[in-house]
Amino acid sequence: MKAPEPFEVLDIRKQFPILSRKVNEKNLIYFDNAATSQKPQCVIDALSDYYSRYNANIHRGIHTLAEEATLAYEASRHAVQEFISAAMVEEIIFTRGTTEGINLVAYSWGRQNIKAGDEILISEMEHHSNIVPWQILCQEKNAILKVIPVLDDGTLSMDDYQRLLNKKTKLVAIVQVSNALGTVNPVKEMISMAHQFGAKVLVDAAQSAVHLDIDVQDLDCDFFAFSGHKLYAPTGVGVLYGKKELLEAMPVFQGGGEMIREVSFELTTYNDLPYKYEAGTPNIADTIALKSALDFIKSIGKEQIRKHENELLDYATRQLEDIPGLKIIGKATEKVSLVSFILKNIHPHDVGVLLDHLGIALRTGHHCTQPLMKRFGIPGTIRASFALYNTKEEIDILVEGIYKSIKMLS
Ligand code: 7TS
Repeated sequence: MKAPEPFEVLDIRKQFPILSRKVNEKNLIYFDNAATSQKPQCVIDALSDYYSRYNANIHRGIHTLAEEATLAYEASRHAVQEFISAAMVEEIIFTRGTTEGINLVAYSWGRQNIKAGDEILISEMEHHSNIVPWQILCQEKNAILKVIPVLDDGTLSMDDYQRLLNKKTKLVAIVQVSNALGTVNPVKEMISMAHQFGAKVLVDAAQSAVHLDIDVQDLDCDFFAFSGHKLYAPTGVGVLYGKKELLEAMPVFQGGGEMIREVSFELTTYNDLPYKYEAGTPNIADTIALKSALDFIKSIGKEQIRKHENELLDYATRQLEDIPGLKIIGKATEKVSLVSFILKNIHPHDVGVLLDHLGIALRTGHHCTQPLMKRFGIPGTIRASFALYNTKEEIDILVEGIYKSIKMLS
């Protein structure tokens, strides 16, 4: 078998126009990939091509533009099905992003299936969008929200998970990769444990879909939600996967065009999957461009990307650990390419401002995981998250910047 081509980061960088811009007269160093990734030219071209050549509403017109747009939109659904190894294309619902996917399940499945006294299990490392929808549901239904604790190294306490699972557990909603710690959770094992109690499992894959190989059938998850914009696609498009029998049994989410079969004032009947959950004109352009992003990832190969990103993670971790007064938050052995850290007696925000002067974009703060920050007794962290276009040279500049920040701020 032919050996895979070596990963040429400079060739990759050329495909991302934004990476050649200057910020504060310095070359941009983009380390905020966990918030949103930058977009390759092929994704930008897909948007411009759609609007320049075949902009039309889908599934309704019989004219050529409408047919072309419909075909491209549905081709994207097939690309997603392949990307996550779903059994059927009907199981792929397009959403606005992870947040909307989770809310769809909370409003539709949740309102039908959660009753007073039922338990919903989440973890202490969830993003707010995998906390608040369940809190709202629990308040409405008098159900109980339970939380799996996080250990000091940033992993989940699996003993507590086992202890918390019981016959009242109706749903486990768990993040596959923590956006604040980088921890990869053992979701396959967790799903199997939950199923033994008859609970359904929703996986928040906002951070994992871009890094890990995804096979929803192998995971056996019931729902799986992610956003396009964190995997080189545009903002405003995301995916909710659900097992067909669940999606079929669930009540509709939003009412409107497209999701109906027939409407009369007396009775409305609903469309088949996946359209049942896609009311109104969807985000056609961004959904079409999502396929270009998935093709881009496929053309390089997730394994190659992971190898490069893991090298960056190891390199950054080693260098950062050597800095006096720096503490890494999240030291799980299974991590994606993300380092969260704090500096002794220095507020993360002040470091973020100084690093921006050096052209370095990264995230400081609570990362929409306030309960997790509280658990670690900190206001927030400085988070550098790496993508396939980042380099070791950029990490060197970050490390220099941190030394400078310490000098100026302490
Ligand atoms: N879940 C996780 C684990 C996330 O990291 C995010 C976004 C979401 C859900 C919500 O995704 P959305 O696309 O619907 O907004 N995380 C981040 C972040 O870490 N910095 O900015 C957004």
